[in-house]
Amino acid sequence: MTDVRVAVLGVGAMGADHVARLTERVPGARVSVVCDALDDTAERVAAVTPGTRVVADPLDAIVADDVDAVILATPGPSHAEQVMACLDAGRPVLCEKPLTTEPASAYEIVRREAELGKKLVQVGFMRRFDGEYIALRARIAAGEFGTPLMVHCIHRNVTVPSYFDSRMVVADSLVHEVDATRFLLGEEIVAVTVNVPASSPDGRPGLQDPQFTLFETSSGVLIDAEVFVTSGVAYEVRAEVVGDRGSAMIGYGRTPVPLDFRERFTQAYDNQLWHWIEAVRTGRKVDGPGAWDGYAAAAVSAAGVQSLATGERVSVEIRPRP
Ligand code: ISE
Repeated sequence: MTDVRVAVLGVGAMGADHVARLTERVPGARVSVVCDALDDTAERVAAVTPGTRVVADPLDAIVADDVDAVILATPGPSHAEQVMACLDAGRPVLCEKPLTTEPASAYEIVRREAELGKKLVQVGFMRRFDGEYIALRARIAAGEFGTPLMVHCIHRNVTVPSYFDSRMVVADSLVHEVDATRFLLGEEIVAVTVNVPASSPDGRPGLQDPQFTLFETSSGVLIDAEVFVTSGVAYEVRAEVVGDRGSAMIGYGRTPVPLDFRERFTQAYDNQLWHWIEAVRTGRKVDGPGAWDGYAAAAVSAAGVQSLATGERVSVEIRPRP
């Protein structure tokens, strides 16, 4: 079987990481095309990646003859068009979160993929490939804690780029807690209330941080999620599940203390890519988090953004699964 030729679109921080990982650590794949809104960035990455060429237009890259699969690490607002182009071209796509920035276009992707009858979309919810999350999910499913009643989530970053605003705390950071709890519990989130404590004294204008959110699931599990993206201390991602017969925590006591998500989730990112490339290479079903998970997360994020603006509890609108 030949190597999977991958186009990586958006090779700033996260995309460059995917290029390096594919080149150095993932067997059975190579980067054939890179693309970035900034020409210099694309040229710089191509210069250190053997066998790679630069294509200026992402839509040209998706349909190029030397591309079998696509990784999207472009800004969220361009995902809807680019994922659709991948579906139209029949290219498997690993799309960094968010799948799209609002639920309507995410649902269109779900619908189009269902129409094609083949799973082509995987969303970059890498925590599903992290050993601690996988083990906790298995323990919950085995009934070790009885019926799950509550989940406590913590998500702290040292800092975030200057363009990060209050909405992004929900759509880019909290969204991981949305997917992680859906993964752990296997049920949908039906309502969201975003509460805002006093802002940190060093707070930036336009960035309401921290945020403290309450999710309710379809069976009545309550989940609190603290997201504090400018904590200034460390990258701390933790969870505790509490059931009627026990509880368990993950993410504590990691040494060295990770300072950023690429450090904390290195193994998960590796596993995610190995697994995806293997599925594409062998023609096996792509079975990581898919378009439906991206849609459900977008629906919860939209409710969260609305709750952030109004302070009210907002019900999540989920359309029927095609
Ligand atoms: C970032 O975009 C990520 O995806 C990280 O995993 C997350 O921890 C961080 O808060 C986001 O800004």
